[in-house]
Amino acid sequence: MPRLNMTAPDATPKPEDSDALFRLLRYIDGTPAVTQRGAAKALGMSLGRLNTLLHTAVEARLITIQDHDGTDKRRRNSYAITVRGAAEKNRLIDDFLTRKFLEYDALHAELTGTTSGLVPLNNRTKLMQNNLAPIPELYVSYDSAQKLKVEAADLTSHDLTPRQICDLELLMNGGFNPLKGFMPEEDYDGVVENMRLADGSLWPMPITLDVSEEFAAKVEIGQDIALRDQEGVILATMTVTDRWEPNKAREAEKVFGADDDEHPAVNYLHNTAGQVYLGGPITGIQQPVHYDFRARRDTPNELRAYFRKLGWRKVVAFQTRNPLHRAHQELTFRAAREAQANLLIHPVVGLTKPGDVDHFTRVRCYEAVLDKYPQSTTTMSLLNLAMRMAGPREAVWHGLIRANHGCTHFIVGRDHAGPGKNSAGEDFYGPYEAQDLFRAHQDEIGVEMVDFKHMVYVQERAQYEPADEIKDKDDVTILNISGTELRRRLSEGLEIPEWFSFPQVVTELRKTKPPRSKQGFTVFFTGFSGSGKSTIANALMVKLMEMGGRPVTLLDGDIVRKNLSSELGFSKEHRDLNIRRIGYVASEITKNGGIAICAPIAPYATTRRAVREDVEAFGAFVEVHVATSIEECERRDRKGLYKLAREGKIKEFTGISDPYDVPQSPEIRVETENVEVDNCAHQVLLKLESMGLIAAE
Ligand code: PPS
Repeated sequence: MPRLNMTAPDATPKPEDSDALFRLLRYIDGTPAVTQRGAAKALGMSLGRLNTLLHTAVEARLITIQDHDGTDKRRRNSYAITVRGAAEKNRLIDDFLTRKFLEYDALHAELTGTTSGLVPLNNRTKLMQNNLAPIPELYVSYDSAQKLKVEAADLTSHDLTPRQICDLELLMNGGFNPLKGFMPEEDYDGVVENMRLADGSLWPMPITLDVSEEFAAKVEIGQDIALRDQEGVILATMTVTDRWEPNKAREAEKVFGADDDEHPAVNYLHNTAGQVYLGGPITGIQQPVHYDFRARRDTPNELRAYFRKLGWRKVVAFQTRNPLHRAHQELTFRAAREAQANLLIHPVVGLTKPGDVDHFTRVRCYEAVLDKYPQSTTTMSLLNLAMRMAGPREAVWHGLIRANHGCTHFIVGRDHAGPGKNSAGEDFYGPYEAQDLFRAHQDEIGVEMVDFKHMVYVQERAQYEPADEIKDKDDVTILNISGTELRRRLSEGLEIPEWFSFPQVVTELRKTKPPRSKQGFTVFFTGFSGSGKSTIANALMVKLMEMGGRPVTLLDGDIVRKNLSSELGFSKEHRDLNIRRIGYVASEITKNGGIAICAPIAPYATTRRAVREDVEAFGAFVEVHVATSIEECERRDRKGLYKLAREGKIKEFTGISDPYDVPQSPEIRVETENVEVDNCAHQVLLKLESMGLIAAE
């Protein structure tokens, strides 16, 4: 007689046998005084097949034969389910649903390119390890998305900033699980105060939708808004449940450790982010479009599926925003060995620290060194995260994001996600503060930390070692090249030794970062009206043109106001717009290898800083403060404007009735009183030479 093996857990019965058994158990469970004939009829099977099934089930003690003293023949062979049988029935339900779920998920992936985002109940996922089971996404089905796109045409639209697009992508694809949208006020408060969402779960970073006051005023609570990318493509809708004006100084202090604009995220908070936050759940319509490195980008569920497919139970993630050099390779090898895990190189390609190597160059560098890793245990995937450079809190956040991406371990090195120095010239965070905070929350994060100390090169042994593990420090030669030193060598075209990096990486870096004397740059004059900016700028332009090599463009205050900004006046808002336009043009010129000379008054420090950041993404920014005093400018009064300003005929005149923030640390300050124009221009030229921006051919 064929047997169903229902007790040995390893021998899985065929699905059709399991299904027949399940139907039998369910029938017996729900029907009093079951008879063979009645069961065969109800279950649509022959008496022979039923007999076999009954026999097996009795033998496995899933059902019992009812005891009858019996004169009634029809009731003699009746059956009842046992406790064991009821448990087996539930197990069969679980198995059935898991099977169906996997089939559905695979079908979904085949049809849409992404997994379904549905999560089977916990007890139904025992087939999969926790970090490998699918996690929830916020996307609706393809059909619903098409409908929503049409309906959303009537909704108020918010055009997302580049940072919000990064945040939204990770919200929608589960990278920020358990968040279901941009944070409502209660979650925001908890996160700012003690790194906890309102329900108590750990989350260290505010993920908020900042908007302007004008936009916020147009939105009612309960209203749906459309979230669009910068080309107007709808990515999601959000039901606005919360609207509030955040206390940004508190956010800066609590989240970033100091209300200091030298911190990139604090600077962003005060000078870029809108004044009002909106919160509410997101309905995902489509992922942001990326035209670059598509094959290298994976959602959390795609990575989980990949690890599942390869049978990678342990995965250690390496977060980076820098090109990989030999020290990083050694560190990742050691981490994988220590954790006995596979390695995921997981570089951030969203937004990193201003001034970092652009991600196109970095990805080419990563690709160049991937073959130095064993292919069977290492993979690389790009993460579209907008970093905040928040050190310890950022490390915890990175850990949670990596847990969502199916990783079990995470490398935290020295000064993880450090923002550099504060306005007093000190580090914002201690070098191992990130490791300490991570360690304290490791269990909740759900990934184990692999911590690393600073790696240095030991020449005698020709290998990298953690600095604090070198016992014979005094007898060996320890070599190290800091990030700053590397940038200096690249910008001056100096040698980068093989022990430090891979030749392919250096070649890629040199392609993007030729020596400074071949790069574009911007000279930005600032000073009062009549201080001599334009005259010196003109002289400098002629001197640079005489030298040749790069095209020179002069963006003088008056010229710009005639051409680029003819509709603008002198309110703070208009002056900012004027300077941002100059900055935009200068950054484009710099990017394309030219020299931009700007000479506006540019009275506000924050705007000058914003322009500096725009330009420094592509080349050097040389701020020249033409430090002629207001008294001297008024005495000269070349255009007769000061007289008019004193008479009140020109309003908001810089230095008279409008402020001027004196630059605190310009690259050079020139005095013009009793100094020839030619000499002033020459001082600037010497500065450019000392910065390596001009050099002999
Ligand atoms: S700003 O503040 O940077 O946008 O100004 P800028 O574009 O450099 O324009 C300054 C020139 O405009 C003339 N002008 C004024 N300057 C300052 N304040 C007020 N209210 C004002 N009204 C007109 C003035 O000629 C400035 O030229 P320069 O070359 O600086 O003397």
